[in-house]
Amino acid sequence: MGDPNVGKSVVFNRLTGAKVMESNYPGTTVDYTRGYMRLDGKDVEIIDVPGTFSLEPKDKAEEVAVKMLRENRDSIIICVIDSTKLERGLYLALEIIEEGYPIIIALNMWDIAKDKSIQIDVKKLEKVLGVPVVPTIAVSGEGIKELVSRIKEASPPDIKRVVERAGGVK
Ligand SMILES: Nc1nc2c(ncn2[C@@H]2O[C@H](COP(=O)(O)OP(=O)(O)OP(=O)(O)O)[C@@H](O)[C@H]2O)c(=O)[nH]1
Ligand SMILES: [Mg+2]
Repeated sequence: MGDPNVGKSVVFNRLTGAKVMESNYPGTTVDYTRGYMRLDGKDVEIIDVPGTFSLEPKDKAEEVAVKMLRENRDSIIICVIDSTKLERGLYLALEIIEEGYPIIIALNMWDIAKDKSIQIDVKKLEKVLGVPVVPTIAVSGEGIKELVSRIKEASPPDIKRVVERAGGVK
């Protein structure tokens, strides 16, 4: 899950081993795609969905994303965030956390954030949210291994504690 154009499909391709898209591929995802990735020696299904800014869909693509989320209640959610638009990305992540899905966050576009001198305290973010947060550069593959290795740390977050912790961080 993630906002539009944050790199979800490139992450998906990395995880499934699908051929990586051209970096300027004009491929806005409007439907979902299923694939498989290897996790702990097992093939697990992974679904690439269109982008959505929130869980209240505003168009057809967003409807598909939210429907897939609701239909796959037992899934682990990989929430992809554009590191240069952290606040916007966290809006959706918090909505998903609030609904109690196990979640791991990929802080994608980490290269662009670096170029723009945007600094994100990843450890602090992890502590506040209580979920794993991994910087990634999907186009180069950086961080993808760590993302995979930490998927099993995704557990249903305790929303009360997230709110408490957020209140305590300046
Ligand atoms: N610089 C940089 N570009 C990236 C990164 N990840 C993805 N991109 C580029 O960002 C653009 C969007 O990537 P997609 O994977 O199509 O994004 P998406 O989130 O699937 O987009 P929608 O399905 O339309 O919501 C593409 O041009 C990618 O090559 C990254 O980490 N760094
Ligand atoms: Mg896509």
